[in-house]
Formats: sequence, structure tokens, C-alpha cells
Amino acid sequence: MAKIALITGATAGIGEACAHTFAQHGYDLILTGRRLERLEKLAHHLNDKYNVEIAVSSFDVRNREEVVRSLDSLPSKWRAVDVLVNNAGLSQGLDPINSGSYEDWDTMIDTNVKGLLYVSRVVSNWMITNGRGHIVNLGSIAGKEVYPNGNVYCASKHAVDALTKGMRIDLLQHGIKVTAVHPGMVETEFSEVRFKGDKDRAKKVYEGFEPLKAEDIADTIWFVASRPAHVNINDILIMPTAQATATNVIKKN
Ligand code: NDP
Ligand code: 8X3
Repeated sequence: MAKIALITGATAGIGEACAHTFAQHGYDLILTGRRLERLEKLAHHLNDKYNVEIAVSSFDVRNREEVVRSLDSLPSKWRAVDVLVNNAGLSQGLDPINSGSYEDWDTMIDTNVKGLLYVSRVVSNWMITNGRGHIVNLGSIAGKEVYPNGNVYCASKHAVDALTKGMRIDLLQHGIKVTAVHPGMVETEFSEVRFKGDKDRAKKVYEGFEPLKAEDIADTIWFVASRPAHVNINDILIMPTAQATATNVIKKN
């Protein structure tokens, strides 16, 4: 029987790249995200190309009832999840703490922290029943450092770092692996979402140096997920060669 990976935020960027990589390695997939049309298109494509089985489940990770209902309503065979990639996440705005938008703060904390918790609670119980599993959380360099005006996004990713360590401790007795993958700058829709559709501002973030690609992170997640049963990678920090710290990037103009 094929192994199964559940990927949140599979409609774009790192999640979409993970869907390709895991399908290429013969995994059946549960793909989630809010944009159903994109999920269905991706599912068709991967099914045609790799002949893997794909379940699509569209929900907003911020909505606890929706998360539980959507996952619980999948046919029971999908509960045999081997790998959960907790990837859905975003940043909203880049403002000082005294003037940041309340709405942006709620969105980041509800998505990056509470959404990850809601999905993890359901799926970790499946994994406990199965007696195996691996949870890979998408942290960030923003979960290791704090940069100007990154306040709440950085706090949400520091929370992911802490939750990864907590999950690792709590799930150890059940034989479940837990890993955090922390990327530096990856060119995806991330900055377009952060700057609310301002494509020019988003593009400037990645100008003058070679950022990571979504595929680089998918490769890393695949490496982590494909180690032997007795090996757990707890934590990986992966940066573009041109980036040393959150703010230290060598740009050529
Ligand atoms: P993208 O914007 O390209 O993709 C984000 C994904 O998250 C989309 O599939 C989106 O799907 C999903 N998502 C966002 N909000 C929700 C929600 N409320 N419910 C369900 N799904 C949601 O960004 P990336 O691929 O770059 O980001 C993926 C992860 O990597 C995030 O956790 C991000 O914080 C992290 N990261 C990104 C870095 C970067 O530089 N790009 C660096 C470090 C970490 P949809 O909108 O369809 O719901
Ligand atoms: C995304 C990377 O540097 O914009 O987590 O925070 S950064």
C-alpha cells in the first residue's frame, strides 16, 4: 500500500512543491487549502502524471469546526497518514508594534499558530491509533530571529518552534516523529500575500540575489521524511546562500 502525506496549504508555493515531490515518490496525497479550484487542478495533474491517489479537502485552518469536520469526513482509509506537512501559513503587513493592524495580527496568529494546532490535534490522534507518523512543521528564520516590523509574524513562528519541541516530547511515547523546517527567504506568493496583492513591492523583496525556490524546501522536507525509522531530524534552518540572518542579505544591484 502506498504511503500517505497530508499537506496543508497545497494551493501555492512550498505546499504545492511538496505535493509534486511526494507524488513523484509514489505517495498518495491529501491536499488542503482554501482555493478548491487550484487543489482540484493540482490533484488532476498529479494523478495523471504519477498515477497516485489524491483526496482534496478544502477548508480554512482558522475555523476549528471546519478543520475537524473536513478531516473527519474523509473516507477512513485516509487516516493512515504517514506524513503531515503543516505548511499553511502567511504574513500580513510589516508594521511597527504601535500601529500594526488588529486584523492582521488575528489573521497571522489564527492561521500560523491556532490553525496548525487544530490540524495537528486531529491528525496526531490518527497517528497515535496507527502507532506511527511524522509531523513536519514549517517554521521560519522568523521563528529563530526577530526583525524590524516583523513582530507578530516572528512571534507566530517562534510559537511554531516551541510547539514543534512540545509535540516532539508529547508524541515521543507514540513513536511519532516531529520536525521543524525553518526557511529563510523563498520566492513564492508569500510577499504578495504579506503586501496584500502589491506585486511590485513583493517582487522587490527578491531582487538582487537568488532566493530559495519552493522546490528547495520541498527537497528538504522530502529528505527529512525519508530518513530511516530510527532517525528523526528535529530542526533544520535553510537559507539562500546570499542570506546569513533575517536581515543580512547581500544584494547586487
Ligand atoms: P504561499 O503564499 O505561496 O502559500 C501559502 C499557502 O498557505 C497557500 O497554499 C494558502 O492556501 C495556505 N493558507 C494560507 N492561509 C490559509 C488558511 N487560512 N487556511 C488554509 N490554508 C491557508 O507561501 P509559502 O509557500 O511561502 O508559505 C508556506 C509556509 O512557509 C508558511 O507557513 C510560511 O510562513 C512559511 N515560510 C515561508 C517563507 C518564504 O520566504 N516564502 C520562509 C519561511 C517560512 P489558500 O490561500 O488557498 O488557502
Ligand atoms: C518568511 C521569511 O524573512 O520574510 O518566513 O520572515 S521572512
